[in-house]
Amino acid sequence: MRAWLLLREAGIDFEEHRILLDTPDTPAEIAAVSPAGKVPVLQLGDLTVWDTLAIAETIAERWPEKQLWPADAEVRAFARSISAEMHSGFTMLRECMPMNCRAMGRKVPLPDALTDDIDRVIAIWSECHRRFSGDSGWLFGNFSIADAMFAPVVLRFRTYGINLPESAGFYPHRILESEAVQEWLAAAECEVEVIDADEKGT
Ligand SMILES: N[C@@H](CCC(=O)N[C@@H](CS)C(=O)NCC(=O)O)C(=O)O
Repeated sequence: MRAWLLLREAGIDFEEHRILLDTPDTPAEIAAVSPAGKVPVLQLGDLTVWDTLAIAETIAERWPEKQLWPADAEVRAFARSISAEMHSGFTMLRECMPMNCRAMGRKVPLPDALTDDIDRVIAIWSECHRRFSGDSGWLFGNFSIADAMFAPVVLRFRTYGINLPESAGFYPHRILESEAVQEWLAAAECEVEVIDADEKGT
């Protein structure tokens, strides 16, 4: 979702090639386009870029006029830090609350390590709200790569009914109001495939 959302929200035209996950053909289909054997993959002419953050950096570099990172160097460093933190961490959140945006009202157990991840997300959104968001609702005043990184977390909190304090509650509204996110959710509603491992909660 992250690379897709970044391109769509930035208004950059692209052709989407959907690869179904968790099928017998998945590894070969991904291997045909990605040396890392994972999606997402961006193909820019002859150039192949893989891994979400590398794709995001490449898009930001190719389309500087889209201002996909904050202009101020210190704010940009903060935005990069929380984006990298999201990219490399939050293992409990990933494991216990899999991305399943068609599902709603799911309840999962909340062990301490998962609550720690949720609290850290809340702390990040609250700090952005206090320091950078202004009235925009985006983490840094305009849509940025950081928003693409955190949008799937909003969808996970929505699926598993995670309540947020007022300081962080602004953010799901902004993400869910995005036309691009609405398009993503509408497309998900049309899908029929189910990944058993991602069907968590009751
Ligand atoms: N760090 C990578 C993680 C990529 C990743 O885990 N992709 C999963 C889908 S979300 C994948 O390709 N799964 C297919 C497979 O492992 O067969 C990124 O964000 O680009």
